Amino acid sequence: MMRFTKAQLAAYFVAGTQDMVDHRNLPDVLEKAIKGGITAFQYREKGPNALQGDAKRQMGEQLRNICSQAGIPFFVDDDVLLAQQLHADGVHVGQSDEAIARVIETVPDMIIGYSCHTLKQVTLANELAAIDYIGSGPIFPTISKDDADPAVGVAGLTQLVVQAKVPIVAIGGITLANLEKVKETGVAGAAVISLLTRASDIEKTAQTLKRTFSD
Ligand code: TZP
Ligand code: MG
Repeated sequence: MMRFTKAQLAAYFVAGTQDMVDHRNLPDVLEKAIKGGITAFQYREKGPNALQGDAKRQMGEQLRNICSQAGIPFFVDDDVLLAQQLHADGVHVGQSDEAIARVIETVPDMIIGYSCHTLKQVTLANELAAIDYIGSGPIFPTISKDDADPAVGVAGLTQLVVQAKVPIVAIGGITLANLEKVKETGVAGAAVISLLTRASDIEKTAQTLKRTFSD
């Protein structure tokens, strides 16, 4: 297991097999993103086309091993049991996922990320000492989450960053065109799905992402 550092949030790649386009495969996309310098990976298998059961676990194992070899933290979204089975470095939990207090109790040694998109949610999260980072979004409209909340925008994100005790990673609709604006809010990094899964040059795009948040 790995210790949490804020630098791990700089270029945070989130994906599941449902995000693959053009016959790409997730292990290969992850390898390319790692070559470009991503600082964390979250396995987020979600939605109608998501893998289930053994297939999900086997895919998770492969991705977990790739992250171990690369020395970057491997997170599982939402599925604490899978995170335990895969010896993940961390879990990411949403407001409507398994109650955060229960997750903290179940995996006290893991890095814990928590989604908060309102000031009230951040204020409540500030009371939970076990939370390592907050994921906030969507910052902009996104094509990658069907049940996404309304976009919080850069002004909204800046307020959340000021309020939060822990580092925030921004998510949702982040592109090369708005990356600088996201950085100006004071977040520790950007979490992206389609920016990398749909990039024509995954490695180069990951490099840009990393460079933006590494100084
Ligand atoms: N949570 C809020 S927005 C989002 C998630 C998982 C999807 C982000 O995907 P993209 O393609 O980077 O907008
Ligand atoms: Mg979730």
